[in-house]
Amino acid sequence: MRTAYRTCPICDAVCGLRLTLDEDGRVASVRGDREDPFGRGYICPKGASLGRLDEDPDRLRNPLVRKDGEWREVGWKEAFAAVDEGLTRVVDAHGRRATAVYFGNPTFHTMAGILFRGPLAQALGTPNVFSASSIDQLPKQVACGLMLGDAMAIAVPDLDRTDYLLILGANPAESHGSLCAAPDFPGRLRALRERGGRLVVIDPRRTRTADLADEHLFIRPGSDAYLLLGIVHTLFAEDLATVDIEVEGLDELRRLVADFPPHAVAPACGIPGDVIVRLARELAAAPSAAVYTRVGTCTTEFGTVVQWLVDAINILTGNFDRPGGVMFTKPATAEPWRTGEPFTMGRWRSRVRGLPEALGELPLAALAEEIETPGEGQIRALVTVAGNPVLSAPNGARLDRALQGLEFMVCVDPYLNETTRHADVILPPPRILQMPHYDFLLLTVTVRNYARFSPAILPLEPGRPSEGEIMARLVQIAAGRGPDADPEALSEAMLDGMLTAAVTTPGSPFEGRDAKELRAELDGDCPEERILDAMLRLGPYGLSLAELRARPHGIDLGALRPRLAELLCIDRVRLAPRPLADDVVRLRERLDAPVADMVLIGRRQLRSNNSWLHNVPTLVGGSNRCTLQVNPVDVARLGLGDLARVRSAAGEVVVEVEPTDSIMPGVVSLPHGWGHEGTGQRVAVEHPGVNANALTDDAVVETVSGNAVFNGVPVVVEPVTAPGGVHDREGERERAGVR
Ligand SMILES: Nc1nc2c(c(=O)[nH]1)N[C@H]1C(S)=C(S)[C@@H](COP(=O)(O)OP(=O)(O)OC[C@H]3O[C@@H](n4cnc5c(=O)[nH]c(N)nc54)[C@H](O)[C@@H]3O)O[C@H]1N2
Ligand SMILES: Nc1nc2c(c(=O)[nH]1)N[C@H]1C(S)=C(S)[C@@H](COP(=O)(O)OP(=O)(O)OC[C@H]3O[C@@H](n4cnc5c(=O)[nH]c(N)nc54)[C@H](O)[C@@H]3O)O[C@H]1N2
Ligand code: SF4
Ligand SMILES: [Mo]
Repeated sequence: MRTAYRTCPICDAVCGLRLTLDEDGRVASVRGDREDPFGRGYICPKGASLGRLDEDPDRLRNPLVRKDGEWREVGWKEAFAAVDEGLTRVVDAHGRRATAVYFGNPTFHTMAGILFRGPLAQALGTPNVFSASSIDQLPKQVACGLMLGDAMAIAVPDLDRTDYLLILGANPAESHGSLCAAPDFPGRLRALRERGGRLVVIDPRRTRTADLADEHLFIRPGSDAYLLLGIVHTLFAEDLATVDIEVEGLDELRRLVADFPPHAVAPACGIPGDVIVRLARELAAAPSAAVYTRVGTCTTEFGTVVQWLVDAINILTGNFDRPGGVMFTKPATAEPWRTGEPFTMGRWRSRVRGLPEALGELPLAALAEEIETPGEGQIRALVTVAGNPVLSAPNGARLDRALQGLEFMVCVDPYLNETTRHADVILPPPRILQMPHYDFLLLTVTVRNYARFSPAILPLEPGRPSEGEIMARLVQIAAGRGPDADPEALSEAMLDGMLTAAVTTPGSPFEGRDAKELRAELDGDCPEERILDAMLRLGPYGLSLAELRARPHGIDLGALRPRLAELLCIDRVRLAPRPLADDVVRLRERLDAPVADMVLIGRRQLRSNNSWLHNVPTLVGGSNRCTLQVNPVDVARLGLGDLARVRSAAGEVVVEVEPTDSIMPGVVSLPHGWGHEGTGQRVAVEHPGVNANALTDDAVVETVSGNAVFNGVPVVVEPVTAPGGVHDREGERERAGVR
């Protein structure tokens, strides 16, 4: 038996784990690493199943190539040759604009994904770059871009010091947090109350997070902007605003909210006017306070406005960039993405619908139509990395059909799943324990400054490429240099670019040094590790890979400190940026508009992580099932039995009903990541559930950013009557995944 330490790579909480392995490299146990100064031994059921996930017999060991509908396992050389042939064929016939790439969520959790994402998009030379950002946090980044000039300047709630936390549209007791990395989020929320602080949760469901709170309020899905406008209105009306940073647009903001007094917005959001006033007063009066919101509001029609108003409230209550309020993490690595160039968006638009580019990407809601619509620039080849958009994108069912029309598709993914089954070639990354791990991105949103590196625990089999090598080879192929071009030449060029810039940058720790000499000093067993070493050395704490290796439990770099001045790349914080102010006009027009009888929202489940953990027997079944939560009042009103048919503008599903008064009347909730079929995941297909994104609509997007809308989707919910009697009913049950 041996012990190994590593950061859990599954969700955003960056928990430190302690693994024991037997002599065959099998994981015997996974515990929380008590010596981790940040995680302090916390672990959830997913982390505890890391061994089973890593050893999943359905994980692909070798590349797969599909010919005439048949899958064949091939060697790596043949697989890369097939990718080169397929991509080159499309580029030669239709040009680079006919290619597209989609980066899924785990791209942002692996070292290789983060480092080679930009080079791959660039090498493809296409405007058609998509990622999970535009089905997730894009509105937050656009709001930060418009307010601060930097779409990566994301303030996190100072969880361990705040006196008052208002959470809307997030359920960190089950999701463990997002754009706010904190192991044991539930414990930190309990600690907040134990030290006399107050926790308020606003959610159409009484969630586990709500159960930890002093107060929970139901809100009508998609109406948070109204609530927040009411709060801002009160802060101005009662003279409670205390802005202590340099801002512009204060008067314009005051003017914008004038039409939204609490009593006027109350009917739209379902929260009484006097409660809105009280929330504003409490936020202003608390010694320190933070408002935090995530997926629940990002994925609504006015998601960017909500993100903006949340930070506007943090600013107006004097809680921005201040202990106990919301603050900016100072990561251990250099931040090469901080170019100082103020954020702009809409530098290009999607061909069919004209949706705007943001952060170098187009909204994923446009992918299906870009594949389906003929004409110059039609997408005919797709590369996906660590994504399952058939289950995660709005109107995934349409995308499922669209993918069948591609001329070539290659996926970097460990599974044959609902998306990768449409590929011509699947390139599986190594096992989790064969990869080194450093959270380049998540460590920029931790609630304490912190760094932790995990070396690979198990070696790669001879001839087996790392995920970095797979990505680098794809870059070389995409750039037209062929399948045999040296993958390391790419990482060397990346290092050279970084070091050459550093030696000439005034104030850089490498200023005036020799780039070649520095390169020779870099440490690391693979290119990703060498790049990490360079970024650590260039970082603000002067750390190195060797130091991180020597401290496998991670390094606490202290509580967050104010750093807004460092990050701001415009003169002053903008309180009323243009496109957002325009949206307020639209919100006013809609204030009294009729609302749908029933709307759909999503939810996350403790033992799922989006679509890809359902093949681990310990994580699926029992309480982890795909059910439609319906308030008992609606169950009775609609005459629902154990199954319901849910219809939307995009499609319909038949699903098991879970009556619960934890969801507000008029709202139903369905988790995403289900709807398993036709895959190589033998456990998952035994627990299929239904695809929530067969109901969400790609035609409706968030107004400013083009982000997907998953919450507040109008639906019709009906009892399933069995026209053909018992037999048909059994068929419906089976299709609904009810056993
Ligand atoms: N266990 C588990 N953990 C995960 C994941 C997972 O799938 N499972 N996924 C990971 C990922 S990719 C992410 S991005 C994070 C997300 O982490 P969170 O943002 O915490 O996501 P959710 O748990 O979906 O919480 C969203 C909440 O918003 C509520 N909601 C829906 N519509 C509205 C609305 O209009 N207004 C308001 N105020 N609330 C609304 C929902 O009821 C839900 O409780 O979680 C990560 N962690
Ligand atoms: N209705 C609805 N839809 C949603 C959401 C919602 O709340 N409601 N949430 C959205 C959010 S926040 C997100 S982030 C997206 C997620 O959207 P996606 O990223 O498209 O979906 P995932 O299910 O996370 O798929 C991850 C894929 O990565 C693969 N994978 C796992 N580890 C690795 C690895 O190390 N390397 C590689 N190459 N591949 C790996 C898995 O096998 C899986 O195929 O879903 C979105 N979709
Ligand atoms: S909370 Fe997230 S990071 Fe922590 S053990 Fe669970 S899955 Fe892993
Ligand atoms: Mo996400």
